[in-house]
Amino acid sequence: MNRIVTLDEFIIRRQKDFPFASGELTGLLRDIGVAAKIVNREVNKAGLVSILGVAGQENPSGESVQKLDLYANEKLIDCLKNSGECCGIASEELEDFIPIQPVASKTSKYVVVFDPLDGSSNIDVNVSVGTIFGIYRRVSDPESPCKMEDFLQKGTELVAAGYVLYGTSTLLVYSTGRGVNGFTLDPTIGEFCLSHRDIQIPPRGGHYSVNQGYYLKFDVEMRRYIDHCSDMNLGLRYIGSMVSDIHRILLNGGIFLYPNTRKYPQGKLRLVYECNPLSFIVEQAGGKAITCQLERILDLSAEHLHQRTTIAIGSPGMVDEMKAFVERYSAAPSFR
Ligand code: AHM
Ligand code: MG
Repeated sequence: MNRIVTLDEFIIRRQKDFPFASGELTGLLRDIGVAAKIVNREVNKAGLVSILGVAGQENPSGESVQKLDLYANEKLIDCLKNSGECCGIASEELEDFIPIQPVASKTSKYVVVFDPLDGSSNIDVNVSVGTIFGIYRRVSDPESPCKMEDFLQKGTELVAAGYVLYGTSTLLVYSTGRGVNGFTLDPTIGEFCLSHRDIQIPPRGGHYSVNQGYYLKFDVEMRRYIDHCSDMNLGLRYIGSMVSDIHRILLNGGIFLYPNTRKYPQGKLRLVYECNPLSFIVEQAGGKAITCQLERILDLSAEHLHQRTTIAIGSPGMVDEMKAFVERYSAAPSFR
């Protein structure tokens, strides 16, 4: 039997790869691992609403029941705040970022961005959801509270990113810029155990993932590319929960698209909280991530925290092919 490597052990071992590491990043990743376990416990109880109470009301014990995305938000903030390993947090659930006071006068050089529970509309029907996170080294003066510029860095500046998938099993996948590793939660021992070492995305896959219900609202070049996927007999897989869709593509290959629509002219997904961290992971695994206007996601400048973007992400061969379609059809106005 292979020896079990826990997330904590793996993170500590990896810290030794960085000669000047102070342990802060290690501590942050561990905090996120702890928060993930707490959120996982609650997500697993989501089906018991008739027993435990409905969000927004009181449960039979007289406690108020929180919506799970707000619960996840609170737990992540608590875990990150208490250790003092980061100096600021920005969450998709909050309008603005929160500066964190130093704990025991330790000054921290990292800020964390996260989407606490992405795809939360799926919870009520027992479909997988996920937490997405990214970690940046602050660029503002370390002696003063963190500033907006610390959070609006390009994705190329991420020092670490990852996601937690609350699915048939719970998985934490992360990268510190040296490959991607995945850990499955063993509920019997309460530990994330290394289960997916050095994940490499296949160059192509047999599936494409897009909300095809919006087909008529996509630009012509995107419609032509989707037609091509169908002509090539690719299967369509769309969960509507980005972490789950991306996770499948990371392991099996494929492409995920969220183009601009009339309702979302800039795209729906958030650059800071969703697209940058997932693009960092996918690129680290050998994949690609670009906008439907063909800019690399990680090179985009963020103007504000909740900025949206279009995205095409996944196997490198498929993203290149999508790019070729956009170039061909946007250069030919007569096809419109
Ligand atoms: P959320 O942050 O409000 O949960 O929205 C993000 C989710 C993604 O997980 C998913 O890919 C997408 O929204 C689905 O959107 P749509 O229902 O428009 O296809
Ligand atoms: Mg989200």
